Amino acid sequence: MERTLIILKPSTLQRGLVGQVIDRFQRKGLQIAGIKMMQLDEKILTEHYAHLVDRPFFPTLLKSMMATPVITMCLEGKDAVEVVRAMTGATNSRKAAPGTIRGDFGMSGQENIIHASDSVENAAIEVKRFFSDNEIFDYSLLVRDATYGPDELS
Ligand code: IDP
Ligand code: MG
Repeated sequence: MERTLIILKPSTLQRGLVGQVIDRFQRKGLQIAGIKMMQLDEKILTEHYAHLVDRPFFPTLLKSMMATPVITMCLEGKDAVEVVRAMTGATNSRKAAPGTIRGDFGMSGQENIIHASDSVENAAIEVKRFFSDNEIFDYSLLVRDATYGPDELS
């Protein structure tokens, strides 16, 4: 099954939305392969947001992502990267569709609740960036056969 990397951003902890966001992923049928709390620093964020280092908002983004610890998650499921990106919604929360996490919980472009990997290739890199091998768990939920049809379990 495919895996993807989620970060619950500092503003999500500040606003008390952690439980509601995680609840959405579980209700959807995504399996938690890894979850932990960590304090991000400039080094890991500069790597993670390398595509944004030259943007004028980068210093503000860094500060925002280091304001408190974050919660990182590795979620697993069929087409997990695409499914989670669809659940996340557009980058700017004000433009994100109602029903998406950003659309339902946010009003900001920067403080947009979660990070979610944007491709299968980046997901693999990002899971490795934030988790060591022994923090990712291989197990099978009992509801697996009720969550998927047999042809979707390969
Ligand atoms: P994504 O999180 O939807 O994949 P990216 O373009 O990868 O969007 O940007 C990473 C993060 O940088 C966003 O989630 C948001 O927090 C922040 N960001 C992106 N564009 C802006 C902007 O124009 N102003 C302020 N922050 C931004
Ligand atoms: Mg991105």
